[in-house]
Amino acid sequence: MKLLVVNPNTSAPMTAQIAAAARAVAAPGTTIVATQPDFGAASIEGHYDDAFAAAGVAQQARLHGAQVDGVVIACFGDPGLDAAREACTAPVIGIAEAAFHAASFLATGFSVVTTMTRTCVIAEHLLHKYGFERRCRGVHGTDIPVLELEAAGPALVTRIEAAARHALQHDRSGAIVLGCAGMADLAAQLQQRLGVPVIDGVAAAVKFAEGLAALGLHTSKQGDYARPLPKAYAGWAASLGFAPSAVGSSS
Ligand code: 2AL
Repeated sequence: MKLLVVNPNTSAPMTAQIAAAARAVAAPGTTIVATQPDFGAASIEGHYDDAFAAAGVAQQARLHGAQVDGVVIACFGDPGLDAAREACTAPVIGIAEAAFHAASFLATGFSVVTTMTRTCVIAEHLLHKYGFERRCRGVHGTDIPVLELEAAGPALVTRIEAAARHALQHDRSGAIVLGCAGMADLAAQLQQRLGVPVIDGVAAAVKFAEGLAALGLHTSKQGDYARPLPKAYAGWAASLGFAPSAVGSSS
């Protein structure tokens, strides 16, 4: 099977890092195609960056979504998730959503350890949107800029570990969700050091996407995830609109 893994920011090194993390957990028969938008911010660290990231994810889903068996959105704000689901028939999984589900299978309560403190509210909004506010006991910023994670040395890992230890104790939680795609390659060593489940959303989303696709399950085309209505798109988005469906979709 083929999975499209979209890094919604425009950092090529981070796309390569995310692709490696996805391939490390993918099943032998799974091909990972990693992409990023050709516009937008180098890292997603706030609402303004997130707005461009959502459009970038919609673009990538529109361009490549029909050729794959599953799509992973590899940014912890899950930008453009609903738009990508409208654009695709294959299952589309956001890494925050995947990590929240995985953590809930492993502990009654979990904590999120993320990058900039200003992004905590984005995670909190997602927890409410997905209905996980009763399972998440705290969202903690480290004030580590996203792009510093491209070359995370021992000092950064120690900072994330310290924030996770504080979260586990302060929140009385049993698992840690890593709140950035750039932390994907740190999960194993942090889990070993902390002695609790440490969930990287990229890995979780790849396995959920593989699982759903293997079960023959698709994004519902009934209701609000139906194919976008045909209409003209202008400017740089002119090629991204949907033509009338050959088969016909009434909803
Ligand atoms: C992220 C992420 O996963 N990628 C990115 O550019 N920003 N999220 C975050 N909370 O830092």
